[in-house]
Amino acid sequence: MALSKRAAVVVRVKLVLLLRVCLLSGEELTWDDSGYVLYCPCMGRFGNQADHFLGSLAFAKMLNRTLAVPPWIVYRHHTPPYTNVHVPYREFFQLEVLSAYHRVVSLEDFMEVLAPKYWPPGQRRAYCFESAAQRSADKKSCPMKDGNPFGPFWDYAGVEFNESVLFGGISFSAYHKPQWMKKFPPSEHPVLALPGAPAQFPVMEEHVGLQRYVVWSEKTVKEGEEHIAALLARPYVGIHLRIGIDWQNACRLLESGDTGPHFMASPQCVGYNRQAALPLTMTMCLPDLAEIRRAVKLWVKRTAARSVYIATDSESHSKDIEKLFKGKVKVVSLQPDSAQTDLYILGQADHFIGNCVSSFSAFVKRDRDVHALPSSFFGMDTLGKVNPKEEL
Ligand code: GFB
Repeated sequence: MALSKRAAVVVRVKLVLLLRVCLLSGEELTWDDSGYVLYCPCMGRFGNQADHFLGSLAFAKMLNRTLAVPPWIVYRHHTPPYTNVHVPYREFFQLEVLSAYHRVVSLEDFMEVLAPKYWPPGQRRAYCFESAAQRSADKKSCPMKDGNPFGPFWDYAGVEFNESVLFGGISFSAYHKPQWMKKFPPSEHPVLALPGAPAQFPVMEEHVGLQRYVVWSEKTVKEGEEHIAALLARPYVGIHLRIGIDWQNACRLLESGDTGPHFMASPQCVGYNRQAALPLTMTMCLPDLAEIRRAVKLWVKRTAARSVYIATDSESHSKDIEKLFKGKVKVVSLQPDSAQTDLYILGQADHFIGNCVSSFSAFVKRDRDVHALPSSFFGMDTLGKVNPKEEL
C-alpha cells in the first residue's frame, strides 16, 4: 500500500516536472497574477526552518500564491566565515519537485528576474502583525530588518522596504483563508513579504506529509552515498544525539512542568492531540549514556546491524558504543561540514533512533516515513508511532 502510494507520487512528480521544469529556469519565468508569498526563515536552525517551510508551502497553496522559496540560513558563527550563510534551497534539495504540490520560484530567481519589473525598489511593502510593529520605533513599521538574522536575510535578497501593512486578528491557518483573500487580493497586494514564516512551529500534523516533496539534491545524495559506501556496512542503525549544552538548557525547562503536553518537536512522538499526549520524560528529551547504550543495543540486535552511524551536536560517545559490541559492530561518526550530510545518512539507515523533541530528528523521521523506513526515539521504544498498538 505504502509502496504503491509512493509510486503514484513518483509518477505524478515526474509528469509535473516535465511540464514545469522550463518554467523554473530563471529566464523563462513569467509573472504570476495570483501573487507571491515571500518570508524570512528567521526562526531557529535547519530543523526549525524545515518545519516552517512545510507550513509556508501549505499557506502559499491555500492563498493560491506562488511561494518564493527562501534560502536556508546557516549560522556559521564558530567557523569561517563567522557569519550567516544563505544557502539557496536547490543546493540541498530539488526545487522542481516542489512544483508537484504547488507553484514555487526560488527567492533568488524572483529577485533577479521578476522583482526589477514587477516589484521594483520604491514599491516594496512589508506585511506584519500589529503586535510585531509594536517593536518598531514608530510602532507602525514592520521590523523587517531589525537585528540578526532579519537584516542580513533581506540584504542577501537585496530588499529595502518602503512601506508597512499591518494586520491583526488572523492566523495562518486554513480557518482564516477567507480573511486573507478578502484583505489582501493579489491585484492590490501582489507580493506578501513577511518577516517570518507564515506557519506554526512545530509543523502541523496535516502538513507533515508535505515532506515527500522535499527531495535531496543530486549533490547531497552523491556526497551522502559516498560516505555510506566508504564507511558503513549494512544493515546500519543511525542515531541522533542532541545532547549539547544548548539542548541541556532547553530540556531543563521540562523540569519546571510549565511546558505543557507539547514541547518543541515532541508532537511527533507524544502525539498531536494535546489531551491524549503521552508523557514527555527527561530521558526522551536528553537521553543519558545509559539510555543511549540501551536503545542502541536493542536496535542493533533487532536489526542485526553491522554498523552504527552517530550524528551528534557535540559528543559522539563512540568509544562507549563500540565497547557494547566488543568490536563486532563498526561505529562511525563524522564531523561533517554540513549538517545535511548527517541528515542524509540518518535518513538512509536501516533503523533510526532520534530525539523526540528535536526538529533536526523530526526532519529525518518525516523523510524516512515518506519511504516507509522505521524509526524510534530515545526514551521510548515504539517504532515512532504514537499508538503503541501499531508497534511492530
Ligand atoms: O536543526 P535544529 O533547528 O534542531 O537546530 P533542534 C539544531 C542545529 O544544531 C542543527 C546542529 O540545525 C545543526 O546545525 N546539529 C544538531 C547537528 N544535531 C546535529 C547533528 O547530529 N549533526 C550535525 N552536523 N549538526 C533547536 C534550534 O534545535 O533547538 C532552536 O533550532 C533552539 O534554535 C532549540 O536552539 C533549543 O530542534 O534540535
